[in-house]
Amino acid sequence: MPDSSEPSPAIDRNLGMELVRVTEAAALSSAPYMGRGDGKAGDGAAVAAMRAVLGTIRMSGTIVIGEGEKDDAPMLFNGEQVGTGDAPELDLAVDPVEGTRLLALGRDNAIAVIAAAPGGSMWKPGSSYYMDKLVGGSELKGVIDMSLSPTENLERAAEATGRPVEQLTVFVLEKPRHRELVAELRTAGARVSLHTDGDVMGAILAAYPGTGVDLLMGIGGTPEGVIAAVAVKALGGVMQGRLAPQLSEERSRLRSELDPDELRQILAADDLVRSDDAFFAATAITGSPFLEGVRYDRALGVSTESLVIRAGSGSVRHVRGIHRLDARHIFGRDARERVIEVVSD
Ligand code: VTB
Repeated sequence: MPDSSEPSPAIDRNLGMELVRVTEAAALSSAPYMGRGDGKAGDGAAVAAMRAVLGTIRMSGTIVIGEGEKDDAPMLFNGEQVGTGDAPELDLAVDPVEGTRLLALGRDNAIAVIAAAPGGSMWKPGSSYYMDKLVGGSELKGVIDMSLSPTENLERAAEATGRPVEQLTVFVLEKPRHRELVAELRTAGARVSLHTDGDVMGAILAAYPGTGVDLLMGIGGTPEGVIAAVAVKALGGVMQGRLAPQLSEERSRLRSELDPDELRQILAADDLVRSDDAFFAATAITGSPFLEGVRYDRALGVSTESLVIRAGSGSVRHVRGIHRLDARHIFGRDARERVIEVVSD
């Protein structure tokens, strides 16, 4: 499935600084839906906001990962053209609400996220919904490997970081499919941090120094895997992925599209994004110890916290935004009215 076309030439500006407006808009538009039990409504508002702001950015963007298909959620469509139509040509991977359930239940770690890379450089998930992932920080480069067992990876990580396995924390999605993995990690002595959703944030936490998370292991969405690969790569961390179909229809479609070797192939971050000229922006919708979620203040307005990462330069920025409540250009009409309603409650 990797795309064989040549990526387009280098991008001369930090597009992340523009793309963060897209994720801010998605976060601002979906935040009023926090804890209201309706993740899809929040997702719909985020999709509309993303689409509107994407249209204002000087680029010829193609959505290669629109997300939503697996969960039957509102989405930006694969192949959809966005931007002003000027250079540069970009592949875009978006997840307007990564963690709709987290948003619906008001739990930590729901983010609006976008990744961009030169046209033709992003790996396309095709019929693959699920991917097994292994992520760690820069000190684990060349140390951890998916072909090894979780226990072996923990032992290697312990040696490389100079900390016993008991002091390593592994982010794992809390899913029945991870029963064995979690049991193995516990037997090995690692600290396991279980989260119902949101393994893009899990990958960032594992790759970013000092977050208290050392590794991400386990099966999550394939689109989320490609998005995470941009962030991990830009943060200098290590990421590997391998297709791990969970649905029978997914399994049979993949079997007809790929040969067994391709199905088993371990993909590195560089395979998932075949360019160093990549950009990543994420805005917290709900809070987390790492990024502050959207907050409303009568005097200040609405605040956001985002992460902007550029792979080419390795720059990482935490961007704090203060937005006026009446900023029509940011909110979809309904979402804007809901924001005002929420603030004046
Ligand atoms: C995965 C994960 C995402 O949903 O897609 C998961 O990558 C879905 O897993 O971060 P299930 O289908 O087993 O529920 C998220 O957690 C949130 O979209």
